[in-house]
Amino acid sequence: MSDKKRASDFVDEERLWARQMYLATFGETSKGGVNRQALSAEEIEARKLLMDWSAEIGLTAFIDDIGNLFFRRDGTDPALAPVMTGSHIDSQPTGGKFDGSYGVVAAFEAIQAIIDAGLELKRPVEVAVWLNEEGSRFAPGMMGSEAYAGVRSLDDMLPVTDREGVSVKDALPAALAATPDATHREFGCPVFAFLEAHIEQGPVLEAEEKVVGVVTGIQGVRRMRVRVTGEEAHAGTTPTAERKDAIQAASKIVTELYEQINEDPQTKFTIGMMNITPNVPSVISSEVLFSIDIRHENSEYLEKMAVRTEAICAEFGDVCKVEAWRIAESDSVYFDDRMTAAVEEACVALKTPYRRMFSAAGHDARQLSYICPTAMIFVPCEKGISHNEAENATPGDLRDGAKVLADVLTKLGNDTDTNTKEV
Ligand code: HGY
Ligand code: MN
Ligand code: MN
Repeated sequence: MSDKKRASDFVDEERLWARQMYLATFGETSKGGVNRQALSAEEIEARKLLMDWSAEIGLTAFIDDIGNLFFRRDGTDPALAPVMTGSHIDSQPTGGKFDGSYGVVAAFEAIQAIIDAGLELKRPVEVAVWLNEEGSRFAPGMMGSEAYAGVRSLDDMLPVTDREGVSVKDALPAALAATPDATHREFGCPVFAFLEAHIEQGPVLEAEEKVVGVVTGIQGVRRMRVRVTGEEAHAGTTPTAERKDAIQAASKIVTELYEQINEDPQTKFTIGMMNITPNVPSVISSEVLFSIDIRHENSEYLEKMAVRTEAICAEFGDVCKVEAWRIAESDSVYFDDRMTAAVEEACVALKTPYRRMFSAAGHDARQLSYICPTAMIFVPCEKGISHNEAENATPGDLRDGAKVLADVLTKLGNDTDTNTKEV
């Protein structure tokens, strides 16, 4: 082995795991998960913790207008665009300790290992913490990375409200004010390449006893809302023939959707949210509002399923009015071959068992792939469980993912090839 120090040799499993477990206390739930939704008090406290970690390691903090945080270690050539790595710290309401947060903790660990190895890189390296990836409170998610990549405007995001009617515009100032030592910077600062470490959120790596997934892309998604409008009336007196029962109509639509849209087992069709009005036993429902989340790797087929969804909503409303609209749509993306090759090479050099794989879950890396060469590093999670408080991972797997990350960041940090897509 060359006597050249590798950053991966300085990745510290205990330090990484300790940070991971401490971050998990911010919004921790009684069932061992986290509820740390975007712009919540818990997330704002966690943002301050990241500022402490950044100061400990000697990084410089930046923040943009949507509240994305960036923690930078300068390179020897300030003219070069940074290599970025990171993920999100917001969670689902019944989320797990690792979804998103691992990518942020691994990013800090990888940069600290590069520093501990005494490696000076030509490029700056930055930890990126993207705001509101999950979209559980303010939908649709991916707000931070989409604002950064210019996919969606801040003006479109600010009016979005949560279930209590609080808007992003209302909630954002507290988050922006919580990290006064972070220097403001504009959206879309140049980035040379982006890497995101994340738990797989599926069962493949564990089943195949692989430690790292070299992620080659992310499947497409269509996110929709459907509103079924009926008429409130007395449950005991209203003649059946005169009823406009929103639950009855919505039930027909939902049954039809689950039958027709799931024709191809590769399709992932989910109705995760359903609000009923007035939602009381003795009143015929006047409104059912529900979410639709459809995913598939084949973008043409995915679009066909979205169109068919809209047709089913129009056809099965019966006497109720039905409106169906899209709130987010992305086709499948495929990561840059040079980036996936760099991840693969690092796995080989470290003798880390790996496999190439496609991501069924959405990630901020999708948006970054629109503006720079991008790849992801998956590590296993227990039984593939995620978006669930039982989500779990092992210190060793998190360490091995961070080792691969540290060595790929080192390689990219010294890559002065400037004819890649730079923002
Ligand atoms: O929905 C997703 O795939 C991501 O975990 N928010
Ligand atoms: Mn995630
Ligand atoms: Mn998630």
